Amino acid sequence: MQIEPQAFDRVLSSMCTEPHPVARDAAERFLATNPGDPGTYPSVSALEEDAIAMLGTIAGLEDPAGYIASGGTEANIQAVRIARNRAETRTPNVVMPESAHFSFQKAADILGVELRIVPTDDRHRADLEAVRASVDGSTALVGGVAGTTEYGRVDPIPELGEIARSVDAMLHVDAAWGGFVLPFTDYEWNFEHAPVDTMAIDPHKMGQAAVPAGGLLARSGELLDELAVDTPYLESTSQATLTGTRSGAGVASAVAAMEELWPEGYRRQYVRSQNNAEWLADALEKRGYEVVDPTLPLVAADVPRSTFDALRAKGWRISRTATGELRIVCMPHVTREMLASFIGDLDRLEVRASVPVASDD
Ligand code: 0PR
Repeated sequence: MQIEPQAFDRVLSSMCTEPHPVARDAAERFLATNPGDPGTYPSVSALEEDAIAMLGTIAGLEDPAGYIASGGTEANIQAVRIARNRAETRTPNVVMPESAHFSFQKAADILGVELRIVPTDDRHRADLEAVRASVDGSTALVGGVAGTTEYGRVDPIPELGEIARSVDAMLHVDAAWGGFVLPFTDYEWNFEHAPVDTMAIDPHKMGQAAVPAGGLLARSGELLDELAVDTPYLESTSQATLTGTRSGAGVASAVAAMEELWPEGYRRQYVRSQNNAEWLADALEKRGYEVVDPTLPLVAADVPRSTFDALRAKGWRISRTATGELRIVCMPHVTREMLASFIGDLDRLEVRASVPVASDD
């Protein structure tokens, strides 16, 4: 095999990052273990309990239930599945803001629930009036995002909780990306702040674990039991996960990263990433672009398509929001030097673009 993995020095839009060295080491040591079979692989299974306990600490939940999933997609699907299984109606619906990750579309399709997408307000947060107008007696789940994929915004989680409770629905928070930075902010997003039932919170994003390591947390074991199926061939008696064989490397790396970094290492990382995002937002604004204020370490800016394409052609791994803005995620591997080099390329492009075209006469 000749191909090397992607270098990170031009990756500006991914929500994955270089794993912390201790996470990389732990992943390698646990490569051949399967937490899906705790009877055979008890040590990685014990590590998974540690991982869930630590995720609970990060998300303000003392006695959490949950497991290390393949990512935010699986955690979101499973949360919808819990809600659907608990619903008393045969035609349950799920209410989410339009900022919700596309994994909820997959969940709705697989699980046969109706997905009601409501608009966001001018700050890209769930519009509470629209949520109120969309819920009814058949609503099984109200969802909010704590750190949206496109703009890094945090929905008003306590208010969404009140709406969910008013119709006896569950409250799910998608903190897949935001969960490892929000503890260092003033946002109300976690199990202590609101009647959150389930949460997606991914060590393989801002948590600096190896891929795959997503997290599903549930307020009680009873909620997780909604997912349990009997496992007649295994020593354990039931399984709540969506996949069977799972990554022991992901589990071990998540524990190693969290033991190393919670809380001080993550706090320092948040401050560094947030400062970088603000520096970048400022640099783009000074150049006349319209920038969406980075309330978390994620910057979106109205950069023309041709400039975007030229930057991609220079090797920058950047992506666009649904409405076409340039989107840059200030992950741990994104340094100030990288951003300065990116802005340097942008300036060179703009200079060229503003050189008047020579006329014929
Ligand atoms: N919830 C939120 C808020 C997310 O941003 C994402 C991923 C998910 C759930 C799904 O998580 P998994 O991808 O772990 O299942 N959002 C990223 C995105 O769609 C995923 C991604 C990650 C894309 C790395 C590219 C990439 O290089 O932009």
